[in-house]
Amino acid sequence: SVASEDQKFCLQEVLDTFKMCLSDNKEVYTQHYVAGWRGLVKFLNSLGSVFGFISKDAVNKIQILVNYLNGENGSQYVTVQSMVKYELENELVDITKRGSHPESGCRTLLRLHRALRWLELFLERLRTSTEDSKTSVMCAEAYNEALAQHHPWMIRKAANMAFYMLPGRPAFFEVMNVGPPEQVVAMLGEALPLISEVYQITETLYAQHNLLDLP
Ligand code: 1Q0
Repeated sequence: SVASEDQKFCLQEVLDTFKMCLSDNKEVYTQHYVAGWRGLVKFLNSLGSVFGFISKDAVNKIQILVNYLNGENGSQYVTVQSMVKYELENELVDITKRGSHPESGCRTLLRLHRALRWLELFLERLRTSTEDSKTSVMCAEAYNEALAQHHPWMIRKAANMAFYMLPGRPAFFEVMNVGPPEQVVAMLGEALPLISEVYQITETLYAQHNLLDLP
């Protein structure tokens, strides 16, 4: 299963999977998108069990998408573009309220997509931070900008409490397993445009099909 995989995190790996996400004609490969999240979950797990409720939800959503990929209609799920087309044409998406398709690929990926915006904002803050910057503050700011409006009060509360448990910037950079801080900053500079492009392409696709508010 997703959860039992090797727990060691390496930022380079995550960067590589996000690099592989885009096809030549700028479609997003579901498999690599999901693999990118898997890598991030590894990182989250290495930060401690207070983040368990977050990684559990992420793993759950990753697994839903992996099940579609490995299922009988797996070929329809190869890219996010083909998934959207397939699920919409076959009425496999609950559009306005939860109904018979509470775990559609479209709504599941939308949750990760929103979290990708959080990641982008957080990493950008990390990249431009100074030695005495607080990871908890950067994380909370990114969360409040990108995700909080999509979460009920209880989740917001729990998330903001968990952020206080984040290690400081030096320890945080260490867990990334990249090298000295300058190297981390350089790698973030390399990763961010890729993450941002994947985000923008997905955002445009979802906007075109009016899928940005799926229940
Ligand atoms: C480093 C600290 C990590 C903080 C993660 C920020 C996101 C907080 C999200 C809180 C989610 C709470 C659990 C449940 C939420 C669901 O209700 C919600 C909506 O789904 P649904 O089915 O109820 O409609 N789910 C989500 O919004 C999905 C959240 C996925 C979050 C995935 C986070 C994965 C881990 C990321 C660690 C990244 C570390 C960054 C540094 C690494 C350098 C590349």
